Parts: sequence; structure tokens; C-alpha cells
Amino acid sequence: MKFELQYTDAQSKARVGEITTDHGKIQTPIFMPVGTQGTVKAVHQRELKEDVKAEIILGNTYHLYLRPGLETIEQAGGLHKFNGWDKPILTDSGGYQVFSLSNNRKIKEEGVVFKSHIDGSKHVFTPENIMDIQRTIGADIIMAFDECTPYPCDHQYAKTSMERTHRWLKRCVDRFDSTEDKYGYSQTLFPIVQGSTFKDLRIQSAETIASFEREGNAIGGLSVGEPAEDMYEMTDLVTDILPKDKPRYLMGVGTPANILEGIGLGIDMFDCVMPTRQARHGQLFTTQGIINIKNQKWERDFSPIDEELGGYVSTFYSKAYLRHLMRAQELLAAQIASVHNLTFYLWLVKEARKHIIEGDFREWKDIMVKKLMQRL
Ligand code: PRF
Repeated sequence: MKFELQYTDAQSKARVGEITTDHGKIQTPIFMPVGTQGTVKAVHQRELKEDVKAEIILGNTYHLYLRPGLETIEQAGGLHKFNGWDKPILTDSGGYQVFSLSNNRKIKEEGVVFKSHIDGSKHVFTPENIMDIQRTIGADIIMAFDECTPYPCDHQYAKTSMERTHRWLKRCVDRFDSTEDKYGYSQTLFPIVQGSTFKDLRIQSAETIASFEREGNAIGGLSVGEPAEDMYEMTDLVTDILPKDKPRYLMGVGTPANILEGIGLGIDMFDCVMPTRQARHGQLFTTQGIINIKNQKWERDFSPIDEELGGYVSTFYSKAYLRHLMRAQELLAAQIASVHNLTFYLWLVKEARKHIIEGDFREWKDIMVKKLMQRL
């Protein structure tokens, strides 16, 4: 993997760059649609490429390991071959899902023992097997095994957990570096900064993570219920420490406003279930603000979902029609809304990129943050 930093904004920490992987290039800042089970929910690969214009998608180690399981993915020739997505894939390590989804999990120094949320079967994740599993899934970018601390969390627990995450990172790196790329294209490992909302811990964690000198770095443990101001303060602190010539990934973030603020703080990569999850509940992000398409207000509004955004579904289907499909619980509602919301998120980061290059990112961001979060 290669990262080329192309522009840095004079009035903020925003940057424009390009990541090159063996599955193609990614223009940063970028939003990565979440494809937990090897599919971005309700969206075809062709729509993802041609309508949404996604450049990289996420997969989840926890889910893919439990179902369909590694033997199937390996026999298919890796996740790209299995699901037909031939652009870059990043897998999250399971260090988040195992804490939020599984039952009876127990954290030990060795790793985490947990029960599957599907059938209750018992499993163990360790830094070593998580590297092997992600190599087998075949992602271009794989994530270190970490613990995402809950919020709120006391300083002592955050410190103990962070130190364990750092020891796990060393084990991840040792295993990753002593194993081969599985399918003939290059795979890379990103470590994850933790430290909850404590400045001293965030500084310590960012310094530790930077010292590993990997090809990219991530920030975890944020957007877990803390006030947005705390998330921005921690991000600001950490991006001052992480190397400038490597991409930075803020995990699980966020709203359109969170993404624009994150870009201003020097973040290059984002992922979040929000655009697809909210789509299935009828919440649409548009260039004019947020719409709850189920509201009666849209009953006879035959205008396109989002004229300004452009793109196929957003201009082809009307608000009234999508409202009808949503209320009738038709499957097509989830598909249209998901494609629309993702198209919006990818448009948003492209616009940000353009404004960073043009030199008016900060003014543009301040206007957009207000506009995009208003409810119509
Ligand atoms: N760690 C991992 N994945 C994550 C997070 C984390 O802290 C978050 C936190 N917002 C989202 N996804 N491994």
C-alpha cells in the first residue's frame, strides 16, 4: 500500500491524498460503506460502484468468521472473489463486534473467549488468530485486535485496557509480519489508538501507535456515546501526534457533521453503519438536510428524492413514491434509501476534497455542517 499526500489545507488540518492498493486507488478523504457480512446491506455491487461510487468497503471479521466461515471464503479465493467486489476491502478485527454482540465474553491477556450471537457456540479470538483470520478473508487493509472501551469508563479501566491493547498490538504485528499475503496481492495492518476520553492516555496511545511505523493508523474508542466535543478534542490531540505521511482512519464515525469536522481535524478515512441503517428506518441524508421520508409531509411530494445530489435513484424516484414503499414495508424502499444515503456520503467527501483543493474548505464546512443537520 502507498499513500501520497497531495494537498494540506492552510486554515485547518484537512488533507487530500491518494491510497494505492493492489485492488486500485482510493482518493482521500474517503467514506467506506460498511459491508458487515460481505454485503453492504440492500445494495448490489454494481450499484455500489456505478451509483454510489464507493472506492473501498468494509467487512467484519467477527461476522465472516462465524458465518459463512473461513473454509468457504478460502475456497472461494478470498472475500473479493466470494462477493464479486474487486476494489479494496478493509476488515475490522472483531475487537469491537465481540464486545458489542457476543454473549458471555471474557477478556484475558491471551485474548477474548466469547459465545457466538448466532448459535451460542464458544470461540476464542487472540491477536494471532485474528491476523490469520483476516489474512484468510483477504482484505487489503486489516485492523489490529483491540478493545474499544465503553463510555463512560473510569481512568483506571481505560488505562489497563489501553495497555493491553498495546501489548496485543505487538503480538498482532509479530504475527502479521511473520506471515505471507494469502492471495498474491499485498495486505497491510493498521494499529488502533485507544484511551477513552482521557487526554494523557490518548497522547500515550498515539505515541505508542506511531512508534510501530505502520502504513496507516486508526483511532478507535470514539463515537461510543461521548459528547461530540470530546470526540473532536481527542481526535485533534491524536492527529497532532500520528505521522502526517500516513492515512488516518477514524473508526465508526459518523454523522455528516462528524465527518466534516473529522476531515478538518486531519482524518482521511471514515466508516459508519449510519447511512445504511438509517436508510432502512426511513431517514434520508440530503443536500438540503435530513428527511424522515415516512412523515405525512411527503405524501404528495412528487419531486425527486434529491435533485441536487444527482445520481440514478435520487433523481429517478420521488419522495412520495419512496414514502409509499417505506410505509408498505416493500424491500425496494431499503434498497433505494440505502443507495441514496451512500451516494450522499460519497458525494460529501468528494465535495470536501474539492474544497480543500480550492482552498475554501473551512468556510464551506461551517455552512454545510449547519445545512446538512437541519431537519426538513
Ligand atoms: N475498534 C475497532 N473497531 C471499531 C471501533 C474501535 O474502537 C469503533 C469505535 N467507534 C468502531 N469500530 N476495532
